[in-house]
Amino acid sequence: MSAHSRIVVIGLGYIGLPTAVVLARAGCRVTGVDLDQRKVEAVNNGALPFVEPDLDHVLREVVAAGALDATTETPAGDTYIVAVPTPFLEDKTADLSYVLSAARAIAPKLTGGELVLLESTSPPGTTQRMAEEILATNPALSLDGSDGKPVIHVAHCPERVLPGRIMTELVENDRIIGGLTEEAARRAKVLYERFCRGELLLTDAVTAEMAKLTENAFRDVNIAFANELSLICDKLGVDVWRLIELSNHHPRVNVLQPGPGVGGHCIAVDPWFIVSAAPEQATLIRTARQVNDGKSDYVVNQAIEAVSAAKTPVVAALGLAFKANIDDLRESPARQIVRDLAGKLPDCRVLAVEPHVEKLPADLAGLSNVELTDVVSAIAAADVILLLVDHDEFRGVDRSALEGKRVIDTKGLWR
Ligand code: SAJ
Repeated sequence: MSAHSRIVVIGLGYIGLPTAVVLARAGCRVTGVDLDQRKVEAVNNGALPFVEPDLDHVLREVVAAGALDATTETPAGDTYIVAVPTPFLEDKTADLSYVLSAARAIAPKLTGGELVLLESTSPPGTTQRMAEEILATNPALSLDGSDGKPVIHVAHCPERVLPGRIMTELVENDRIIGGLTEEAARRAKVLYERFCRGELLLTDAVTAEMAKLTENAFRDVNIAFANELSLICDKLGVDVWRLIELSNHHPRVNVLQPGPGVGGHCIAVDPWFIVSAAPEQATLIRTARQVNDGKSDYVVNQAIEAVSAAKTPVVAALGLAFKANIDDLRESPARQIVRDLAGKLPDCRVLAVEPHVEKLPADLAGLSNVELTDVVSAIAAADVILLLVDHDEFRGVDRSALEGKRVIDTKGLWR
């Protein structure tokens, strides 16, 4: 019997479920826990509750083999992996309520010797905070045994996989493991060695928390640079795409691509966790967030200005997803631009086109002047064409259909 024969994964989302599946495939006995009864039933039936390539057949296999099951109640185990959401609140600080409630659910099950891992992207200090919540709920335990109490081992191992490539990146990517103690990090490494072929890099918990946030903040700052250039170029009448193409011929320059803003539940969120941890120091990181969010407002104003001459304006908004060729509309700048535009111009019809969804999300469906349609009819009916996402479906649009219309191409797809 292996040292990690009973693993409990808390949170069966985009990270928890693939991790549970991969561990089960590696020979571990895994139980997944989620508050959502429908998700639990889906997993127990071997059915994938969301879209992710290559995950469905492995899930079916491990459930059929009895290696993975799911429940709504946290069971006893010798290893716990916490992979719950850490969204941000109105004031841009992290909502740790899911992490802390997982800690309170785990605590009564612990008797000493267990490993508790936090995988959720978290502000610095969260792993320590989670451990304190466990110890407050179950004071019989300790983190270092100095008081003679049984020891639990707590570490942070942030996920870094790209949605759409999770099954590959979960196995191939290098991973950072930050222990509250060296022993915790060492034990966590033994677990990840079960399925991870990438390098396993050990450090302390706060450095591991900051490493994950740094990766996404780095990307955000670099995209902000590109977005700021796009504003400068609009003012100067320069083609920003050509400018970037030319500059990137320099051997040490790699400017990223501008767009309608930055979306997704990671890059648009994580930098704020650094800002709230060190508000006075994180001036560049904060400004980058503001530049990227400001780019979406700029696009809304461009569209308002473009329709100002029309009596009964019609705008075709191409794309609602947060990036190309996916169906994920969370934290999407395109969706926000459509919502803001329709809200500010109640007399304007906004024809939204999103080939990856069958119906509008609730916030847009509630607006009487927004409808979901196909790309050809949207372009035919519109005065202004607002390209918001560089989906492959939009690449091949018949250019002659755009003639005589005002085109705002935020991704440089049709240049
Ligand atoms: N974007 C641009 N210009 C670019 C590149 C991206 O405007 O040149 C925009 C995209 O359109 C999108 C946003 O940025 O709106 C984010 O897209 P992305 O593909 O860069 O990243 P995500 O959010 O899908 O995944 C990121 C990844 N992090 C890094 O690349 C540093 C992934 O590895 C992380 O695991 C993931 O965040 C996460 O979960 O944190």
